[in-house]
Amino acid sequence: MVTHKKLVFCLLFGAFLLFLPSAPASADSGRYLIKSTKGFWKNAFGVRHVFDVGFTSELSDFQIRLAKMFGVEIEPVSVLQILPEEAVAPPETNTDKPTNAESHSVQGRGKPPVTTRYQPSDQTPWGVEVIYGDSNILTTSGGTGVNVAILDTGIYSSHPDLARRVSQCKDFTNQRTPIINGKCEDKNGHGTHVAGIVAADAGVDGEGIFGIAPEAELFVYKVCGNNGSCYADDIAAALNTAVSEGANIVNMSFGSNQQSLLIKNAIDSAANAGLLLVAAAGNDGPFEDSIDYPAAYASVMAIGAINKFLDITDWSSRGINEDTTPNVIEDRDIEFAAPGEYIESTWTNGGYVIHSGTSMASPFIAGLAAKYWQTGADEPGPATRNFLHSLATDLLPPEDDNGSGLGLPQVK
Ligand SMILES: [Ca+2]
Ligand SMILES: [Ca+2]
Ligand SMILES: [Ca+2]
Ligand SMILES: [Ca+2]
Repeated sequence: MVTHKKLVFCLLFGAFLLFLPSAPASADSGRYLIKSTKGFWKNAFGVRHVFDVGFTSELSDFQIRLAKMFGVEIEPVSVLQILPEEAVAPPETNTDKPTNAESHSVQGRGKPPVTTRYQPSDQTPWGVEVIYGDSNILTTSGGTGVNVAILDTGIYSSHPDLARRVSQCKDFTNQRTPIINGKCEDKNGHGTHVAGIVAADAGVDGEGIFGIAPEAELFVYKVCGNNGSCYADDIAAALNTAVSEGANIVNMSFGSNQQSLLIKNAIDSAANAGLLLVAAAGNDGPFEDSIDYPAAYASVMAIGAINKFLDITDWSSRGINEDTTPNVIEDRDIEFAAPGEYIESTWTNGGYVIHSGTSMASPFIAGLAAKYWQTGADEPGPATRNFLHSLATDLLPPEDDNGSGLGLPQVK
């Protein structure tokens, strides 16, 4: 019987694969997309994430040769990078410690150590002032009931300005377990900084820093490792999870020059599901068409970085707006510019640091989208995007340009 023979072959072959000595890793071993939906290959290789086009797995050199021998199409999973351009030493006032907290930090028996309460140099830093169009602003507001997924390096969820904002926490970066619920610890700092720009709420004591939409709920999805590298399949899985969990907005402060089929498919389904996608344009300027993916997709809002003088920074990636239809967002266009140089925000020690990059510009727009989320509209995502367009003030050079697109959207 053919089926019986087939079964015996599969069992023997499966056992053969199981007992193979693990070969030393070479340049070729690593994470691959296996373009097959067959259970046999899933069992033989192990599954990290399943997608419509196939599944991903860590493959040894032997497994790669095996796939090729049997004509199974495989391709390496691409890796993206977080996009900070520059970090600056913490401001002087950042290290001011309340003396009473310090005096209690002696390790008394049975007493938990008292954590230092750091204070920002400005509770409403320059970027917040610019977005709110008010240099004297003392607090911010908005974002109630809006879910913002932050796909990044995780978060320091004990930060007093963020602790009440985290409503979901998932780790997609663990080598052995594809998704770990309730774990999203940030050992890099980038994700904590980005999250603070979106939704820092100054803490229960009101002494901390303010983000743009301090009432928004954060879905913290750790897709980038502590070294800042982010596998495309983990990003795609997080995007799919954002859709199924009911996220409204997704911030992606990472990028790559290369496209990824897995990310493209996940972006398309998230956009079709009505989510509003926001991404850092990249830090490869000032050259035309230096914009990164996924920001380069028309369905993703690409955000460039301006400095305090509202000039686009040299390093902010440029789009091709001046060669495409003005005021219509197409592939490889910049959509907006937002503050991205010397941005003070939350850090992994419970304090604050200053970072620069389009990584910092993107969350200003994600936060503004949360503040103005068009709950009542038939399609809130596209309606919010249109509303943000209506809030934009043109920046120089005049009209829709390669650096700042439609300009700077501000609270009105
Ligand atoms: Ca201020
Ligand atoms: Ca875009
Ligand atoms: Ca255009
Ligand atoms: Ca302009």
